[in-house]
Amino acid sequence: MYRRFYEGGMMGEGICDYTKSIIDLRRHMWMAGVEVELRRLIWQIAVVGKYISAKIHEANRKLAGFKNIYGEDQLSLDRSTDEILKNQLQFSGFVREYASEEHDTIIKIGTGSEKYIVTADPLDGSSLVETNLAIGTIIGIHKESIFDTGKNTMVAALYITYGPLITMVYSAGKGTHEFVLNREGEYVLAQEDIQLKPKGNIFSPGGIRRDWLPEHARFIAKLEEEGYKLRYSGGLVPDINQLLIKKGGIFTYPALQKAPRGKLRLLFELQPMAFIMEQAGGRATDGREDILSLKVETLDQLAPIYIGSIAEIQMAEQFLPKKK
Ligand code: FDP
Repeated sequence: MYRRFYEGGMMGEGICDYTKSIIDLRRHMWMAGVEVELRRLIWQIAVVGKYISAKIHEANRKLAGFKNIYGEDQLSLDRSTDEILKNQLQFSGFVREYASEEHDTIIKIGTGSEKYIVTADPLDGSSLVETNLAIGTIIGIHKESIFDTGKNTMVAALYITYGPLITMVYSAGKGTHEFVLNREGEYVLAQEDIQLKPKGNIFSPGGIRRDWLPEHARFIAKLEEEGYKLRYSGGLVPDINQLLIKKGGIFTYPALQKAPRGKLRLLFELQPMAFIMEQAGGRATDGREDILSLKVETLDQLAPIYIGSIAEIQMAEQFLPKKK
């Protein structure tokens, strides 16, 4: 939708290099009519992604035998990426509260009069770092108190994937869009207004089969019977990103025998992913209720999740017990 504006020659006239045809993140958000403070905040977080990526590289050098030259104790990668994010947001001028997976309480930053509250999983899938698989940062942006439903409080969400490429997917409630960090350090538009197909052909099932509840096991057996391909990396960000880029399928981390609320965190992981997925024409449910209709009561609240294209979510709902 926005690309046409540029291709029509209305912008970049007279510029004869390739920058004429690229749309960077800031331009895109401006063209999409994202409110000015929100788009500055999203852009600042995307920039933090570059620092986090640098930190990951530094940690990998350590794994490869490099030592901190001063012999200091190094913070864990989760902690140091959290510090980077918190410090940057502190001076953004747009954030009054910061809630991160790395802290037990909400941290007040700024003066208190700023518009937004940010939730963060600064480095999701950090246990995968040493394997060199993709990992990510997950962000939710809220206007009101986070202790409510996502539907009532969220205005935007984004995630950054640190893989062979660094990509960023955001939604500010006007579609879901993918950007790639180019060699010049700009996030350039890769896919605009991503829309899932009604039905996909991949499935990513979390948890161990012996811990699944019988109804969930029957649902997964049905997917296998129908020829769905197994695609599970163990990192939420690349696994969700895969559904979006392949335009369909399902990711699930279900209720388990000994963990009826599953493993994943509602505030830090599930709400942002649900926001992005719904904007891409998909759905996210805990099996009974939409993820964005669940009220957040505590920062560490967990919920089961079924997220992806419409047909697979409906199929899951047929197997799972209805809400009483
Ligand atoms: P991790 O434990 O590596 O941090 O949020 C936690 C998470 O990874 C998600 O990224 C991932 O989807 C899930 O846990 C994987 O859990 P399993 O190891 O149980 O498959």
